[in-house]
Amino acid sequence: MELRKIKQITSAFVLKGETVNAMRYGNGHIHETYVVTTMTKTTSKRYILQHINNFVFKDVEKLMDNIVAVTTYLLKETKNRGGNVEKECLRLVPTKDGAYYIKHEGGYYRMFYFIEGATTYSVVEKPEHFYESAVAFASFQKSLSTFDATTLFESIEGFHNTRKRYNDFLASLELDKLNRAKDIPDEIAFIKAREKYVDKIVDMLKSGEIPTRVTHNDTKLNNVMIDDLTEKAAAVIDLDTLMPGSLLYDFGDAIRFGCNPTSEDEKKLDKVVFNIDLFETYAKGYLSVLHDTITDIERQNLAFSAILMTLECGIRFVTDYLDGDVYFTTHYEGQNLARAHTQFKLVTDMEALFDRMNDIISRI
Ligand code: ADP
Ligand code: GN1
Ligand code: MG
Repeated sequence: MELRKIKQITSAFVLKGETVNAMRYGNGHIHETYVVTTMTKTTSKRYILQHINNFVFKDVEKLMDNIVAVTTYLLKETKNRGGNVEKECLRLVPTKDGAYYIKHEGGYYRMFYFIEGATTYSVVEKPEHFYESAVAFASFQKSLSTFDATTLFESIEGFHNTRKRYNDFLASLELDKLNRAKDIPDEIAFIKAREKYVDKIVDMLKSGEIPTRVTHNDTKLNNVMIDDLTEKAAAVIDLDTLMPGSLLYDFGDAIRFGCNPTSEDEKKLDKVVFNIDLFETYAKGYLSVLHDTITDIERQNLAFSAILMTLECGIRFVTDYLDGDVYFTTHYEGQNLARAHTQFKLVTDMEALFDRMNDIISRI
């Protein structure tokens, strides 16, 4: 987006100073994110501007109602315990009309105060960061245990319903819009051979065997900001998929991303080796917070959830490849397929390590 257009957009928000600069920012796969710098005579300040992806989030108004409700709730909670709201809270910038997003030339835009002095990592550089991210997501889950789930809109229907994801894959395969299915027989076979996994968590939620909780649902490491000084987690961000779900989704998705020592689209698959030590690190951090609230059945399924969430993500990448790369941001042809390959390699590794993963959980 041109700076001229960005200035038109940011002028609708209550900012300190004039917008002087804006650059694409971060590694998110969904929104178009910019860091915006403003200047007054004496200081400069940074903000996050997002062009909200309304192909992914079909009802932006209701999505933003969720974000307003949740960020307000978490702000109050942080204040009550004497926390630092500027560092620990994702906060929306109001518009001059008192709203929290604008519509401009058909697109939806929102702004956040920039959380300074903290970093998001796309790969685990230090195990301590991963441990701290586990503590942060688990504490986040705990904070939301008193949030009224019935007020939340389901921003993406069936987001972690792996049966639905599997069926969507079959539908895209059947349609085969771009005639790409012929090139990926191994990937198709890999998914089909694992249909047996896809109902497990959905069924346990349905039967009430495991509780429905308010969960983040997108717990990858780059959705938590790590304080540059203390190296503790500062804030949990990317709250768009906060919905009723299972804590197994949050645990499994974090493992999927963080226990891969390489990038999500690494081509040299021999480098993509599931890091079981980091699995243990994360589980320790997560259970240090939730040990008294997690149920036995949830605990017994932590290791399985990591396999399932990784498989699910791989299925989603293949589905998007078949659909013509319309959902996830891609930077080159075949990126979704490369991402799927890393996920499937991790699934294969975890299947081989499954007993050891379960032993680790039992020991903790
Ligand atoms: P996406 O849904 O596309 O992943 P995110 O909301 O996660 O979008 O934002 C993308 C990236 O922008 C994050 O990974 C993070 O690096 C950065 N970011 C988002 N919000 C903030 C914020 N308030 N302060 C600083 N950086 C942020
Ligand atoms: C997307 O938004 P981002 O980049 O944090 C996706 C997640 C996937 C992830 C894969 C709303 O996360 O579900 O697990 O990519 N978010 C949405 O990296 O679909
Ligand atoms: Mg993100």
